[in-house]
Amino acid sequence: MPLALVVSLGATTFDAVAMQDGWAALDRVAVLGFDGVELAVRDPREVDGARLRDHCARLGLPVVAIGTGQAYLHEGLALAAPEAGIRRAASERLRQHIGLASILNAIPGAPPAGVQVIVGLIRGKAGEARARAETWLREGLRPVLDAAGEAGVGVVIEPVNRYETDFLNTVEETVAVIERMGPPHLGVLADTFHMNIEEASIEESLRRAAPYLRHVHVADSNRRAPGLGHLDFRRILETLQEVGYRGYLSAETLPYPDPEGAARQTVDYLRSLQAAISGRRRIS
Ligand code: LER
Ligand code: MN
Repeated sequence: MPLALVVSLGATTFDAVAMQDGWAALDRVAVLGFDGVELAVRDPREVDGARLRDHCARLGLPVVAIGTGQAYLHEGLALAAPEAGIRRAASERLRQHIGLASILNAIPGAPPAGVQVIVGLIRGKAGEARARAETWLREGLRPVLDAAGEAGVGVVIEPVNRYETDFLNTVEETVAVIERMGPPHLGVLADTFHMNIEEASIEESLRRAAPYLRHVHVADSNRRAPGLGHLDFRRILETLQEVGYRGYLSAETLPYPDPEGAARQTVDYLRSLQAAISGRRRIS
């Protein structure tokens, strides 16, 4: 499975992003040996998509996904907000993200289902009214999915742990929404950090998500780079292989001990696990 690193194009208060110096980070991500990059983008209208596409193509670094959570964290945009104006603005912003994704989708090496636009924190919170929140989520996502279909890119909903939202914490809840809305342009993003908190079994939940699994975030139990906590990444990688996952493993980790150290640890550790797994396969 190819590896990507999450990079923020602008400064952010979100802490689990190893590098946040934008364009400068892209060159380092390529040099460190990642196969792709995931970009966290608050407002795509502030990004020169064509220039970014050409720059990444020159580096041989496909953009595999676009994170949108900064629109929630810094501006309060949310698909399930009680205020209709905020819901509309969140949906409109996600369409801007789809527009950027469709430009970046032209970089060679894009994922099989196209660049994935992530619905993480931008879904908002449900509060007392879970059913109403889902109705609003579906209303806001409908035009986003139409645009994604036309552009040949995807949208993924990410189950996020209970300390960050009360709405769609588990794979099961998220898959249920996707099945009610109907794929094909809507899938699941599985994040090992959130799964460690919410899922009874990470492996079983990956199997449950498999038909809809379009993107994976990797971070260890403490949100440091893989190998620096107590998650069993060997089993996680084996399970992903078994279920036929063909997308990227995108590292969304704390910059611990520092940005380069986190990135290096991710590449070294995951590549050595992958080599060990394929070595064992060849022998048996
Ligand atoms: C984002 O991918 C994430 O994992 C959340 O914690 C915040 O959106
Ligand atoms: Mn994540």
